[in-house]
Amino acid sequence: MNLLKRLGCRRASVLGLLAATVLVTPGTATGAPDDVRAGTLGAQAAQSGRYFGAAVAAGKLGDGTYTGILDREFNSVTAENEMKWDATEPSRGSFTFSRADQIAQRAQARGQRLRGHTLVWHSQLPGWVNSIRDANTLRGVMNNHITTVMNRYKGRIHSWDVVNEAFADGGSGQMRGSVFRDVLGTGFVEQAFRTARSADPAAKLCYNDYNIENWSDAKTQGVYRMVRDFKSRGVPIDCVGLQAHFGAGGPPGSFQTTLSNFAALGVDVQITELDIAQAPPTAYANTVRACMNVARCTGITVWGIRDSDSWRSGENPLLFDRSGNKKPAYNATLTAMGGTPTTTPTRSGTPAGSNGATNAAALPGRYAWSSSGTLISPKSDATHNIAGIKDPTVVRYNGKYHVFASTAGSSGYNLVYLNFSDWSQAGSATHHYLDRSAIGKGYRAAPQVFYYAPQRLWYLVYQTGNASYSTNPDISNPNGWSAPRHFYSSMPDIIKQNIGDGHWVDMWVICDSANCYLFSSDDNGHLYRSQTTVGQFPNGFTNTVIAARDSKYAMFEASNVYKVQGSNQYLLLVEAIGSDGRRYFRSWTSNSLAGSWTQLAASESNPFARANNVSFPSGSWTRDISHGEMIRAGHDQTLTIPACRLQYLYQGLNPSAGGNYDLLPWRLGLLTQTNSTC
Ligand code: 9MR
Repeated sequence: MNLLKRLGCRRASVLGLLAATVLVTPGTATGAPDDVRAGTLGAQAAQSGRYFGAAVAAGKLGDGTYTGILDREFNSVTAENEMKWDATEPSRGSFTFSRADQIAQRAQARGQRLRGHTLVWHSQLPGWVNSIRDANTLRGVMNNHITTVMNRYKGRIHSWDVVNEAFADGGSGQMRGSVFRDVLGTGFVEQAFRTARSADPAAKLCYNDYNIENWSDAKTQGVYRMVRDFKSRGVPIDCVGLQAHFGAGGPPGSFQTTLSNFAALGVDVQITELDIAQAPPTAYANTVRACMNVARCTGITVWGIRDSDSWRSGENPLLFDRSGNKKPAYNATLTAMGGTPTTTPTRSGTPAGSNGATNAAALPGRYAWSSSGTLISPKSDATHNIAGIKDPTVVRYNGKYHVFASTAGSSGYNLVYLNFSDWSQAGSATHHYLDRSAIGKGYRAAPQVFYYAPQRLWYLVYQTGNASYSTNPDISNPNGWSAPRHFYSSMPDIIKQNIGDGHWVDMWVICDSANCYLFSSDDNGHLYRSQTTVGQFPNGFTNTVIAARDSKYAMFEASNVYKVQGSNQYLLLVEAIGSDGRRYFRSWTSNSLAGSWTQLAASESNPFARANNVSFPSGSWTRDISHGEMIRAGHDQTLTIPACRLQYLYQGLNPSAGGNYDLLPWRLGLLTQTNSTC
């Protein structure tokens, strides 16, 4: 967004494009679409802020059918065996990570998240550990193993199974015998979690087990008591993994109760190793539905991809058959998450070439969209007289859309927050004015929100004249934002040298696994980029360069940069002003955030989004497709978007409105891609 009022100039007169002031009656919310219905497991799970993962074997990564399905369907990956103790520390102090790295690097390159499995387990444990009899030695060995493996993947694993299967089957409700329990006592679990927290404070620490799905089972109760005790004493634990290796009957009737009861202790729950004998569709649907019904059930992992990949392959327990075709359980699973199974051929996942999976997910070069009517309009109150709501940023998290936007009016710019569960409710959501939080009054505009997973903190990035941010542990608490801090001590020299009569606007942060980048625009044809490391963020932004340049109106402002899910592509959008004076978006791609950008759909006749490729079934309420944001596949700092059926929340305005730019009646609407081929 630009800020012309401060500078006393008027966009209308500068461009001679906007007519004299007209009183505008905003359109009402008509034709609001439903929530996105995705066609793949990962994309659909992401609609509710969850992940859908698979256990992956390094030895199968050369199989194109296997990786084709993996990259198309899953947005989280667990190494099936490669991160276990026998694989990572086969002899004392000698660590081997090559196969685990293979899985981790591949997943990261494709924007898939990683689950860590597992640090302390009595099985797949090398003989040298099993034969230790001295408690100090074993404690040292265990702590060193946890620390070394976690350090290797620090900041890259969303959840770690710190201790696996420590409880006994049967009616005792006690821990099973193992070298850890026998030599260290049952306190080894607590010790392991404390060590794990110090090693990687950003990872969720999970206790993982099987046969703890039925609430009344003694084993479930034993684990529940342990977690309750940990929470009451402040022992660090963040989640319980329920493996969910089910017989053909599927989950027990109490499964959802078990998930809720664990969650009520203040931990997340995850279904970590799902497979069901014979894969009855109803059994899968019941399992998935139980997770969807529990807010703190944050994700589901199936234990393998095709039946032939399963540890219990004789029982055909997975979602894809031996040839990689979707089984009925697949459709049941997708539907249970609210997705729509496609009717495309069931034979799936065979890539065209060695990089076929990447190409399959890559973005198309032409776009067509359908727009909603106006979904969100300003809501003035006694102390806020608001003319326009602008520059939206949005994440889907915990079953809700969370939208932050600029408010513009005669008293200047500030920020507003609202949330709602689906677009049909956007218009009736309460507007929370963030000038009442520590963000404070004064010029704050063009927000961008994301969850910075390494710090477990939400960030709101915005412009104040500098590039600024606030943080909040809880996105849904409008009063939880911290006071503004600046990313830079002052405007970087390269911007001073190139900004001309433009304005420094629209700061945007995106991170890959190593670095975070801060992009900004200057209303003068330049896109700037600074960088820092993931570890240093939000400090240390330096090396500011011109990442892209064009003429002033061809590369104006409101740039967005995203990671495309399931590919190694990044997408850059920049708002331009067309020959008709109307706002529209051009697009570029790159395979690196610090790389150069190649045009994708970047002209007026083939735009990313412009009035000429948008249909308005509920009325053409705007000719401008201006500053906004894509609906993401997740909510973290990687800003990952789906490759299919894109949606873009944008600002538009009544075409006959004009006058002072800062008082224009901007409203928010949603574009949905109509020419997606996947
Ligand atoms: O799927 C894994 C299989 O390839 C291994 O041979 C087996 C060895 O114990 O472990 C399997 O995975 C197990 C997981 O790590 C923990 N929960 C039970 C899983 C199935 O046995």
